[in-house]
Amino acid sequence: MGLFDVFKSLFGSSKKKAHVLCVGLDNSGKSTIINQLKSPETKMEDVVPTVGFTVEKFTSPSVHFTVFDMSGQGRYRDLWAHYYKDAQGIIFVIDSSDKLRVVVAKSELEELLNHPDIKARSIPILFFANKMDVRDSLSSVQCCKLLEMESKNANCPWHICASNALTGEGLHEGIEWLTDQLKNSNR
Ligand code: G3D
Repeated sequence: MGLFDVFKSLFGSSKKKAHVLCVGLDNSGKSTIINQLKSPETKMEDVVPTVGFTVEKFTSPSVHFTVFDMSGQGRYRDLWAHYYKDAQGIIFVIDSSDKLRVVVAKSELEELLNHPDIKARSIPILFFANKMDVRDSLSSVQCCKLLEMESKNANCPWHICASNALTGEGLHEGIEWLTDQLKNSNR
């Protein structure tokens, strides 16, 4: 089953769609991952640039994706939070080859987990420790440690996969996990 078909199986033939946010720092590989999920039926709905902040939206038969950079600039935080309410799942992309910025990603993750619209709900979070092909990149276990997910007692189910968005390696496992979580929470 291809990546796209995994999501397609989500709600069968019903018109229901899941809302998934794909977030992470700029350059982590979000667009490349989303491109791997695209099918011929997937169309870009809109790109909404505001000053310094861009939101991309894609729709596939089963999933609405909203993608944006958590650039570490707090002034846009209220704008991101606007999308939290509708989210049923989150894909959090980490550039595992950029060790210094994993710390920035960690603080953005903390902001996200502490937001009332996330904290009060049990939304599944899928982490991609992306760019696993880059020499000396962090393993998913190392990323997990740096993010301190184990000690966060997050209210939400979460899972981390190492990925190479260029080849698609690792994406299937993650998307299968997320789809299972979304099925369980929506049916
Ligand atoms: P973003 O949407 O999070 O900002 P992009 O990130 O998807 O635009 O990716 C940023 C750069 O990283 C791109 O390179 C892209 O090809 C590269 N990239 C994405 N995923 C991987 C990966 O798994 N491995 C490697 N080696 N590179 C990856 P360019 O050169 O176009 O800026």
